[in-house]
Amino acid sequence: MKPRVLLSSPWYPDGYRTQAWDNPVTDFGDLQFTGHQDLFTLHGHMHELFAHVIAQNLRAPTVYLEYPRKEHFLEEASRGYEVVGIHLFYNQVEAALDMCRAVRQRAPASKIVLGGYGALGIAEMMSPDEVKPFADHLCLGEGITFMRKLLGEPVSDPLAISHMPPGGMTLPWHRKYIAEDVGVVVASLGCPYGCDFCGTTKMFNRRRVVLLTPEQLAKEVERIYEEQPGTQLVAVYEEDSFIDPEYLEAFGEALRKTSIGLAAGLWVLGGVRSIQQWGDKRFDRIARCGIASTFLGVESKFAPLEGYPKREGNIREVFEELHKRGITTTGAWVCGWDFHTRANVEEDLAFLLSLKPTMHQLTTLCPFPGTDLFRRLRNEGRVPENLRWQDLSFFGAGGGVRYKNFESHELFELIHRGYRQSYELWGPSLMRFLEVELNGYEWALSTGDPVLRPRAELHRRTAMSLCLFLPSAVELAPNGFVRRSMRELASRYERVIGRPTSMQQMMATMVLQLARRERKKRLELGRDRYVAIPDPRAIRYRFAGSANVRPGERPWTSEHLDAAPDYDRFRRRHNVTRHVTAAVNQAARLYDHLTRRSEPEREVVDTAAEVLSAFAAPIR
Ligand code: B12
Ligand code: SF4
Repeated sequence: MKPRVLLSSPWYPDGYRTQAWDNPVTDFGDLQFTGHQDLFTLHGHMHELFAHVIAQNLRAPTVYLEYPRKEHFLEEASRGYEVVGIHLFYNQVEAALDMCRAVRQRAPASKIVLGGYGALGIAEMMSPDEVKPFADHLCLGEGITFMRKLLGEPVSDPLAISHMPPGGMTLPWHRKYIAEDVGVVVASLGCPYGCDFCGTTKMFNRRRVVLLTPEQLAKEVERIYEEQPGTQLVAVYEEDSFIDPEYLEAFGEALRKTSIGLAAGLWVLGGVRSIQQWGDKRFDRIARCGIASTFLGVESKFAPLEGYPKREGNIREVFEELHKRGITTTGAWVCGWDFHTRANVEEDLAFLLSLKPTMHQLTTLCPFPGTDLFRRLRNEGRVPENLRWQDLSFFGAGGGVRYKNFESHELFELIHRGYRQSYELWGPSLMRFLEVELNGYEWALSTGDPVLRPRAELHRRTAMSLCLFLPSAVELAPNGFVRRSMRELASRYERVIGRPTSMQQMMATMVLQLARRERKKRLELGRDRYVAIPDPRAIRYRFAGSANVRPGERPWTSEHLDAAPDYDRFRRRHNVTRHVTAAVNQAARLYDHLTRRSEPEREVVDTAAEVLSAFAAPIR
């Protein structure tokens, strides 16, 4: 059947590389979470999910272009779709409007829909008459229902949220391309807290729109681990996974009954106040739901006093107790609030760093059009006539909106300094992960609870693969203080997990050689960052339409639209290695079975095989 709908992200690279870091905005490792960690800065990639959520729930067959280059989009749009839907963030408004002009020219009969946070911005800044020449509709809210109504499909059809393409992170000098080892699922949208700076709460009218039942979510996590070899974590996207304890506990219970159980590790976003409602034993209960890592909005030390109830509660306790249970954290901090002065902003940053977040996101306050914050600033005359869309991002200059007590360049400098200080104080995030994994291993065993044994095992295995970077961290950490703490971490590893096996030692030595080579290269080139990050590739997905997909089947096929011989070579090599390691693993297990070896021997062979298979996520 001929596809009727074309969905697309903005054409690349317009609006994707405008930030202070000059990295793709899609690189959440360098840009957001582990910036300025020298050799240990991770680089990340996640796919755009809006179209996966929408298209698998439409009866109409759909084509989705992810990160198309201009020529890809023009060619596809010229085919004349009934509906063309474009997703955009604020920083991509200009690119998206250019795309609309091109569609109007080449396929005048197509109806154009704009959706995502950029559409919220457009609704705020342009009158309906100004929007009409570009788009027929703005989707401000949940997109499945919107598209079903637009296409005349029943809105009551069942929902499926499955088979999202995975993402991942990498150290590029260790593995140039990103393996797909982080599974992804979307459980809900929106948030009821109503913080004045937040687009999400505005977009979904202060509601949490639940897309999956706890049981469906557990099944999807199980499917990911079964079907996507090498999965290390599953990211569950929703604004605050702790907000409804009943939902998360029902999920935890369902997960524990699946074949993967608590050997699954989940990355979730969450809020401090929401954790408080979990009452006594709250941190234990959260760990028993399979949570392995969480993104927490710290916002500011002063946030609870400044009208942000989401931050009420003892935040230091939250970080400490989560870390104790093996749950790693990403602390998100914002500067440039009206209540920030040059004096207290330093105190605020020091507070954030003192929490020792495993990773962090340090950003400027960005008044996104459509939010209450933006409206207040506009009333105060602080929004310029010509809002600079491309600067509207966490790391942009706020579109030219004036900060009360700062110039925007001062805030940039503060953010850069904050990332550096964090590295100089605590060392690489990778090693902070290792420390928390060791905590988790000890904690899970110390409870004596058999349900937590698979979780202890998960911590052990993760610690074993992270341990390969320890010698590099010991040698190349930023200063003597951190190097000493890395040595202490190495001793602790031996105490808790045991001496690294010969296989681990060999691999760690290889990693160290690579790190030394990269360090030398950077010294010669006089740069302190890895700059040659490959751009995200252009992909065309085809969704057959919900009626043509059997339950459990992957609802899409995909193809890359650009040639990348270097990538293909790397992928082939990587995937061959992956199969070889899987075979070694199986052979080791068979050998183990046939020879009935003693415990310590078995441990050595299994350990080696597991360490190898940690590199086993496929690259498509
Ligand atoms: C995953 C994620 C990322 C990933 C992937 C981003 C991507 N391009 O998809 C990465 C890490 C790369 C990322 C980067 C950024 N992100 Co981000 N990200 C998220 C996160 C955690 C989940 C988003 C998600 O996929 N949700 C699930 C999907 C299905 O929801 P959705 O996109 O909203 O789509 C639904 C509707 O909005 C609607 N819809 C959306 N698009 C369209 C299009 C059409 C045609 C239709 C009909 C409907 C429709 O239908 C969908 C189903 O209902 C959210 C926070 C959160 N928990 O939601 C922040 C969030 C979306 N990110 C945010 C920001 C600011 C950014 C950056 C600009 C940060 C920066 N660098 O400055 C960049 C921009 C990246 C870019 N331009 O591509 C903000 C947006 C805030 C705002 N007010 O604008 C959020 C809300 C975080 C926050 N609370 O501040 N992000
Ligand atoms: S708690 Fe987070 S997601 Fe919810 S409104 Fe506040 S900032 Fe937005």
